[in-house]
Amino acid sequence: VHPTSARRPYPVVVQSESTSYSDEYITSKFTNRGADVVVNNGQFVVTPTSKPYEFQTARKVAKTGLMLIGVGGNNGSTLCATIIANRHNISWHTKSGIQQPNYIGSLLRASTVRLGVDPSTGKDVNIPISDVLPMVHPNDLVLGGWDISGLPMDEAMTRAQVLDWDLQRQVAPHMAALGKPLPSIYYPDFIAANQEARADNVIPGKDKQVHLEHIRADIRKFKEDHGLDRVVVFWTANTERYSDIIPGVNDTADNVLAAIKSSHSEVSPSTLFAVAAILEGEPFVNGAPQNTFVPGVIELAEREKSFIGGDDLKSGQTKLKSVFAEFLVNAGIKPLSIASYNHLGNNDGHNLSAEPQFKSKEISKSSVVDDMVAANPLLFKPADASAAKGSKAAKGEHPDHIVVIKYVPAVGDSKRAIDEYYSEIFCGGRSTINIFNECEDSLLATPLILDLAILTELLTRVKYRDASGPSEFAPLYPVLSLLSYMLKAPLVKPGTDVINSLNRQRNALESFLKACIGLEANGDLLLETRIW
Ligand code: NAI
Ligand code: DG6
Repeated sequence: VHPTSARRPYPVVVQSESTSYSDEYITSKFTNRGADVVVNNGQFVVTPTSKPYEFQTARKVAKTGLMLIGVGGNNGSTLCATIIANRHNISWHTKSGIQQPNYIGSLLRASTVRLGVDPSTGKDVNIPISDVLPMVHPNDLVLGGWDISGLPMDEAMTRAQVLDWDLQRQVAPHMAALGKPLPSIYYPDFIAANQEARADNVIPGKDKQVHLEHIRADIRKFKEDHGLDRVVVFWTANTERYSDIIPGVNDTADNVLAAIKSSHSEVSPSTLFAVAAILEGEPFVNGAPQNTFVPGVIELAEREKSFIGGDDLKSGQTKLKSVFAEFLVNAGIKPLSIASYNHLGNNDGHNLSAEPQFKSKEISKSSVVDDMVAANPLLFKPADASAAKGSKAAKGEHPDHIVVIKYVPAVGDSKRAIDEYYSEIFCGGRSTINIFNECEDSLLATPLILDLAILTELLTRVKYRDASGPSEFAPLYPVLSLLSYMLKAPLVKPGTDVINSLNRQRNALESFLKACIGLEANGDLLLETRIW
């Protein structure tokens, strides 16, 4: 069995007055620095701000279960099979040689953070992000979940057609041991009609309260059966259509709970799963684009102090867009249009070939450049509050942005995406940049699911307190916006800005992890290299 680094001693020790260690906790002092800006007669009046906080991170990594909704799908089966391959160090033959299992594509397991400088050489010291704080190793996750398709997990992996045959052959007995997914909630109205033939493993009846109780009992049983401290519940099932937001139905926590009791038609399966997890005090992450987190669910999470995160895995085309669009705008180049096209042939593509499900994906893929555009009024005219409602001027200037997805069964899981960035450059010039991108969708998505689950577990162990006075340590705010790096349409604390820039998202995460061990956020000033 492959050793897991979760069992290694904690590899970083910070020697500072700001950081202290006990058997139970790492405690750090942190000053949150910012600036208040007031515009006064066209002048920006800036007042630097600073506020002291303390972070306290429980050192004991929870024994964590990952319950996937849609476990029998391409992402679900690929995740289980690749964890098994890593756990048992199974290598396999491909046409180009022997392939070892790994976690490439995982921010936590395959990327590093700059810790500081070795004084003897003056060179940077970089360590794996997963070494900054104690985190679950993916090999240690206990796997389970639900699917409306009752195919046993080994056969689900075969159906997905993602992994090499020689790997499938070797992990098949381990996958078979995972058995059949738990029966799930199926309301045909929420996913494409073309999925109906798959739905042979469904919880009977139409009573949504009974369905909620059923899922809650599943979570409790999984936790008990495996002796778990924590279960992350993760939606990687088919994309649902958007739920209508109806006052009195899903706008408040109490209304959502009442709507479930009365089996209201606008309560989606994903919302029921989210509510079940919240009521069980277990975190819920939405890896698909639909609006699972209707306002009432967010309020419920706040009330129950239960963690939620979402929406929609940012795996390929959109991830690149969240870098490329920012690069253009920050370089002072003005994107006039972004045209994004992709085709794929897996079951996700089949489901998305129906208009209402495509719509959900279109929304999450489209919002990704908004904040970068809004941050540069030199290139894009800001929204004009005095302009006619609904007019272009009232909305503010924005590049034309279209998203097209087509289902082409022959290419299976190997998605092909083309993006055209058409921009205005110096003195009326034009630049056209085309990007073509091809890869197995589920092999991009799986490491993101792992990162989301592992970070979520970590964030449940971090507490903070306002150190400007006497106050108790409290959990973080329930909407885990620190997960944004892996998500296309990040859910954030209501009333706060959504950050889509991948670089800013990574910087926030890295800075937060460093703050938890008493280190300053990333500074690329490197003053010592600029002065005598
Ligand atoms: P998939 O179609 O292979 O798997 C989805 C699974 O969910 C299927 O096995 C299906 O039977 C099951 N399912 C549907 N409704 C269910 C319900 N109510 N309860 C339990 N199971 C249910 O799709 P894939 O490729 O695994 O993607 C999963 C989700 O992740 C999709 O919503 C997709 O849009 C999203 N996503 C995928 C990305 C990728 O790169 N693969 C990236 C971003 C998001
Ligand atoms: C078609 O776009 C299928 C989708 O599920 C995507 O593969 C998925 O949302 C990933 O999107 P992106 O834009 O990050 O590659």
